[in-house]
Amino acid sequence: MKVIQERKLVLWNINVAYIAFIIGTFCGLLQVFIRNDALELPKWLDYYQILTAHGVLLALIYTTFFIFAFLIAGMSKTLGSFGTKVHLFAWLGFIVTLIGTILATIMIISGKASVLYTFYAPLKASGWYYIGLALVIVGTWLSSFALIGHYIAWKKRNKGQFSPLFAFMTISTLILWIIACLGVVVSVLFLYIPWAFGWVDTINVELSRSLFWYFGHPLVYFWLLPAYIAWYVVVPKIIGTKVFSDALARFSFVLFILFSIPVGFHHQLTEPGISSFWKFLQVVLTFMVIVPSLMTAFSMFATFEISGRRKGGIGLVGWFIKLPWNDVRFTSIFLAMLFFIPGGAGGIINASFQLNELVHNTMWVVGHFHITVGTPVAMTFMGISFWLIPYLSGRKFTKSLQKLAFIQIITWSIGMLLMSTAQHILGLLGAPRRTAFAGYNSHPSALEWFDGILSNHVTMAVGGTILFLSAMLLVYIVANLMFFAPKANVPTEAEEFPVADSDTTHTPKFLENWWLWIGLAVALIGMAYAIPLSDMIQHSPPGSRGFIT
Ligand code: HAS
Ligand code: CU
Repeated sequence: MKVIQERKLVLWNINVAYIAFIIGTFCGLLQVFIRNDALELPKWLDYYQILTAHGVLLALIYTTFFIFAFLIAGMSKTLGSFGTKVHLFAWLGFIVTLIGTILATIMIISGKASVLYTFYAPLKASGWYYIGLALVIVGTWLSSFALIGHYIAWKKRNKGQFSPLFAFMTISTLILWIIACLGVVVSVLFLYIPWAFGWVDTINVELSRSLFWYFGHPLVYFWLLPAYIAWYVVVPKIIGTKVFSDALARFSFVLFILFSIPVGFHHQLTEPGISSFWKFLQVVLTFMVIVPSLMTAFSMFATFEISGRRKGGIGLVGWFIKLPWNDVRFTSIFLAMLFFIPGGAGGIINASFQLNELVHNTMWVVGHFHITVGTPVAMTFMGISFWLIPYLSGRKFTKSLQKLAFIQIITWSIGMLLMSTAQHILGLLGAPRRTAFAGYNSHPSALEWFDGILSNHVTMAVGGTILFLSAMLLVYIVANLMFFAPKANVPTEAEEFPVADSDTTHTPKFLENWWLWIGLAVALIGMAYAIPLSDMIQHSPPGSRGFIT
């Protein structure tokens, strides 16, 4: 095995990711029991504090560190080792992100930032919390610049050549991320920090929320795209075939750059202060951003069928049986994809203007994000961990660990199925999200609503408990792969970094014309946001003072 020079940096990223994962999943366990009225918290701890820790540590911190681990390892694998400057920048990025994370986590744990991961004004946290968040963003930018620098250097050495698919996708993801962060940077620097430190008395609530969602929606694709990289680039190799269509894969990522950002209003459809024309326009653009996911689904089915038929599968389903089901690196990601079918369908429901009235602010939305980021993304990251960590640590993914890995992904699936189904149904029946109070069982008129087998807070708690056990099993596997499993003298497939061949002979050159895509993205963003945001700045009602829970 070629030990990559960036090994230490990647392992550090993974370690931080899994520490966040441990604390975050524990907070999740507490939550389902509070919602179920089965648990009363000690005085110094409250529901919103735990909910904030759960959201921030899992959705923001686990994902971000894991994503950079994967991208750094993949860029080094496909473009070669980092130069000194790039390497230094990437370390700096990691350290700044880490400092921001620690600061924000301390503020949450000490009860000074119970504002949830969306930090909606007028809920107010300590100014240091916002500074922590700002540092996290700055850190990720430094890491992004490092990777972009590495890419530019490769391009200079390989004039006129297509970059490898992994690198192309990484750069798309980072462009999306950098443009998206502008919204949250502006709101944290110019709205939240002056307000939280008391330099100004009030905050423009609608503007702060809109800037958050300008960032918040593309944020979900910042989580999703690295998972898609694994689906497009890693999975075909594992199942013994090549990328189905290089041009399709690249084009789908380009579409994400264009349509991920000008759609944030689909989180604000019930809010006053934005006229329905702009909401409608952004809903239409939201339907555009569904297209690259449908292309991805198509591409995955094709990849599976080609591989299965090559292995001798015949007839309508014969190829399906031939897929390598006993390889947990594949099965984990397959299950992840399966969850994204209802996950994506739920997203389409959310985005459908009128239907949003029914589901907004209910447990339905909580169900939705647990079968998008909580499984398709998270389980893909688990599937990646199973080979990425051995690849870096030089340890064996032993047969017994592989068995445990199967138990882990299956329990995760069962737990998630129970919990998220309960959440979806409870939401349709009107159970609100973001609230500790869920004592509907005690209200006579609501009795039959929340007493179904699935439409029940108990089912949700059972699912949540299975998930927590599965999470601990994962931590056990990760710790073994990292520190304790026997060293692999001759690494097998299970310890390699799988990268599939991708044929670029039919890929049009303009796909790698980044300035074209950045220009179009900026134009679309201008169209969707310029007028409504300037309205919010000029005609907003008086700002709001802060509230602290
Ligand atoms: Fe969402 C709310 C709309 C995707 C995450 N979303 C959220 C929130 C989160 C989140 C965290 O329009 C809550 C935010 C908060 O705290 O308030 N979402 C969408 C739409 C999509 C979508 C249209 N969401 C995601 C992804 C997420 C994510 C991805 C995380 C990673 N979402 C919304 C809306 C809201 C929302 C509204 C606001 C709700 C409200 O009122 O508050 C689309 O991108 C979905 C497109 C996806 C598909 C699925 C394609 C399927 C694939 C799998 C193929 C399977 C295979 C397996 C190949 C069309 C690619 C083979 C299978 C065999 C059987 C052989
Ligand atoms: Cu969204």
